[in-house]
Amino acid sequence: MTCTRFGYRAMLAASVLAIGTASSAWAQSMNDVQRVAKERGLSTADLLAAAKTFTPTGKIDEYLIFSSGGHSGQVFVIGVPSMRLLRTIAVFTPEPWQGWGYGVGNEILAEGNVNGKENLWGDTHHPALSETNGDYDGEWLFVNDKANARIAVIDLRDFETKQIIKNPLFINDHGGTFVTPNTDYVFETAQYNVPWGAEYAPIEDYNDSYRGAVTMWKFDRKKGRIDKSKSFAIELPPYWHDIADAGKLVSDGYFFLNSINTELATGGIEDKKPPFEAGVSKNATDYLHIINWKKAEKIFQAGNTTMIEGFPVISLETSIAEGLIYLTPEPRSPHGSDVAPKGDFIVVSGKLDPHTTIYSFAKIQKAIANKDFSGTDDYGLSILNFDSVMEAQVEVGLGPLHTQFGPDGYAYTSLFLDSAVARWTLGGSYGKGTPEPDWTLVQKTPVHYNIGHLGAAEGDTVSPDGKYLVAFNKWSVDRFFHTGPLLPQNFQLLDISEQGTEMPVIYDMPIGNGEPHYAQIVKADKIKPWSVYPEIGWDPMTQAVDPWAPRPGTERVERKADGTVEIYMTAVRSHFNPERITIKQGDKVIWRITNTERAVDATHGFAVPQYNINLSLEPGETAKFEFVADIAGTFPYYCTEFCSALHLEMMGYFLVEPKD
Ligand code: CUK
Ligand code: CUA
Repeated sequence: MTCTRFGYRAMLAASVLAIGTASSAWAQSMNDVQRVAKERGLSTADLLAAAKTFTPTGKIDEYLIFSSGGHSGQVFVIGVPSMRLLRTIAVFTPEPWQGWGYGVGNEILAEGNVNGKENLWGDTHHPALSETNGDYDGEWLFVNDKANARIAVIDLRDFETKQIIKNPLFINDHGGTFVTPNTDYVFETAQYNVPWGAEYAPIEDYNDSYRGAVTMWKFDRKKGRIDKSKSFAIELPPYWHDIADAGKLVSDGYFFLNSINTELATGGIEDKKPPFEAGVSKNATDYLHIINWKKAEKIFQAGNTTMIEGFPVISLETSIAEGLIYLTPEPRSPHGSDVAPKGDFIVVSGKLDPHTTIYSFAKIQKAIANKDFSGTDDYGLSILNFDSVMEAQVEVGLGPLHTQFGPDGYAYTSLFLDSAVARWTLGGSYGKGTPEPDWTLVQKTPVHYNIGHLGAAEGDTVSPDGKYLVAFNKWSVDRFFHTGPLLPQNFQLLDISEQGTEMPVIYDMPIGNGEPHYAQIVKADKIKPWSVYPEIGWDPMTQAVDPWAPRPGTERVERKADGTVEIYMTAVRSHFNPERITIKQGDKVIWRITNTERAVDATHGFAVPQYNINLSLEPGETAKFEFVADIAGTFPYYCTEFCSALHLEMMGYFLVEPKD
């Protein structure tokens, strides 16, 4: 990179020398660059940032960000380094462009009903790409809904949500989704605890009735679904459980979950009690939970569980007896628990402590073996002696949150209060990768503003790529045009390709449709999506050909003896077939449409007014939707995609004759 920069400066110098001579086309073009830069007030650093990020038409980005969408309930897919939004994946919230929840996807959204009640939004926080041997394999994506304790499964062959599963035990989650190194399990922990099943119990009964838990959702990769029948939960004390990470390589089989509110604060500002923000932050330390999930799996398989809300739970007593869970103190309002690439260290940051604290997995194992405890908590869990398991502490700055890793022994921590990204060096076996000494803060780059998570390219896997880091900033303040009082968030791209002291910000990307939290950055060539569905008549819900799919020559309207009307329709540029459908008010309609196109991007939409129907039919896709034609009238249906020159003509009439 250094060479590139000198090369660029040399180019600029050459162009300066060339002014007035116009001796070559190259010199002329560099003059143009200088003229435009001057007109637009761009510095050399700006030009360099532009050169690093500008992605000419037709060129594909090297990396993809899979970002949570916060309370938009969606997932965003963004290219790096161009920082172009490529796609929103509709998850918990209906989205008409993808036809999600307007005739198609409704059954999956309904799987996410909360105690029988429709909940058509979500608060996505932590997406997790599926992994093989601790590395992203590009096949599946999981994401949690913090608001209602739900998990979604997205198939990366078509970037569509295939499953939403509601946690039966709790109604709020935060520590999720995280996957084990081979995606055997996706885990999810409750944050704001409730009595089992979110049943009623007065807040005064918090200690006795409110429960914490982590759910280990078994993922069936072949079926592409979470298998509830092979999933289980582990009861935890009713602390507020926060972020977690799965162990890998040497620590495979464990996960590391931090917590806040070991004070068991229950708020009550209205009664002059300490508000949550004070009550939850009173203790100098909370607890890192060290959980042996492979052992838990054996206990579950042996049937040593209690059924709660119809779901198997390993009780706290069993966990204590079996040595499943150990605690160790973690300093001041911990947030972020990140396992280093070799699985040997766990990095935790306390929001109110300027240090990151690094725990050694080897020391943790030794302390467990030696019963090196400093006591037990009120629930009987053993607390490993902090000094025995702590490897190092690095003073990084104010408000440290989350940590990611580079390939060379650097770690990167987001600093919420400082609004900065800190680069620091790992020690131990990483020690020779960087020019700086072990466990040292190297540099801080200011970001704008209030960074939450950060993501480095493959920075939470066993083989981080370095190169790019994105600061997922919560505020944008003065970075963009003010779109009224509600401003976008700001993703800032940092170039981390050079060792040492420089990590320049090279791009700002406004996020104007949600407030992302975590995101993962994956090498784009690991994702192998279909460009069109494999065959005509493909049902994306089963990822197989639907034998009922309408095909060219089979289009028809069938009236069944029970009064049901079945419509078999095809869509191809630029017509639907049939184009006129007349039925009777009150008829039950089962409507199937196949897009018979094989050309890339030849998507057809299908909208019916009044009936709240809008589909997106991608090439080869077949869809089925049902409704009762309870409103008489004349309804022109049409294709919502501008699919051809005669796209306005791609329509038909749906006529519902009044009953009498
Ligand atoms: S949390 Cu939002 S910045 Cu939900 Cu992962 Cu830390
Ligand atoms: Cu098909 Cu417009």
